[in-house]
Amino acid sequence: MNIIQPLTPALGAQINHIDLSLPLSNTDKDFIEQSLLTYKVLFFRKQNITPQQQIDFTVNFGDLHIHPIFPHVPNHPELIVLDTKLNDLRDNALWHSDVSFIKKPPFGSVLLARKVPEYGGDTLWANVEKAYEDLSSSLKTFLETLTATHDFAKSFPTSRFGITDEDLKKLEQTKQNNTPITHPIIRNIPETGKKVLYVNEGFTTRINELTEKESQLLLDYLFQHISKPEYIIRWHWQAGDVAFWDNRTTQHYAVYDYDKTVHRVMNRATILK
Ligand SMILES: O=C(O)CCC(=O)C(=O)O
Ligand SMILES: [Fe+2]
Repeated sequence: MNIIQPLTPALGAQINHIDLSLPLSNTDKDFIEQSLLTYKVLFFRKQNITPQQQIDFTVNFGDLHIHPIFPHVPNHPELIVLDTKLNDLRDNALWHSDVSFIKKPPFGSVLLARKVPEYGGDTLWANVEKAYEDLSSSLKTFLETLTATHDFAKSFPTSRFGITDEDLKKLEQTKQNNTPITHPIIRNIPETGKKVLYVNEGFTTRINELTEKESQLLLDYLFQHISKPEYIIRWHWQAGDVAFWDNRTTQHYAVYDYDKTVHRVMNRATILK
């Protein structure tokens, strides 16, 4: 078996020779970093790792983010739990880049599937470097002049996340700590010298330099463009699969096509770098 298998022409590769439960050698760390720049999302199968092992693997790549809203694994605040019995996972069924509402958005995320449906509940990733490259040079030049607002509240509405008094208090506090923020629409990736389209349906509310209507139309076009099948990989999960994605050069979408009674559990560690 090859140590790395590319999965689509657009992005994604499966890594076969690394056991994430063991300390990572410098060679394997470099290999993962280089592969992530090339393939943007990496998959590792049959990784029956503990929460501590997931954290130990992920900190090799940077400090971990503590999510202000999502529940976490007991005693491990760095590990978000996405559990159909605890969260409304409809909220992840839209294209987004994790936590783009902070000043320096996360570099990447490491997601472990603990419990998955027999079918359904796939996750999609899109290559936003390729999406950028395919735009006309005139539109690229125009987009370079624009910035966009990213707002935490867009994906965490009070109607879903502020139902109990306790949740509402936490949500209001988080909103105060995370007021809307501006990022350039075209983002540079220093390690590769490449550019990416950096607006996402999950958090981007507005193109600042345009009228409301112009902003809405252009954002709609860009959101639609990013989601072209040619830019996408779709992963069907098995329990023990790990996906490690570059959160700058990809966006993802968790397909919500399963019954409400299905139990699906994922744990995510998010890297600030
Ligand atoms: O549940 C999934 O497949 C992905 C959810 C998600 O958006 C994330 O972990 O960042
Ligand atoms: Fe996400």
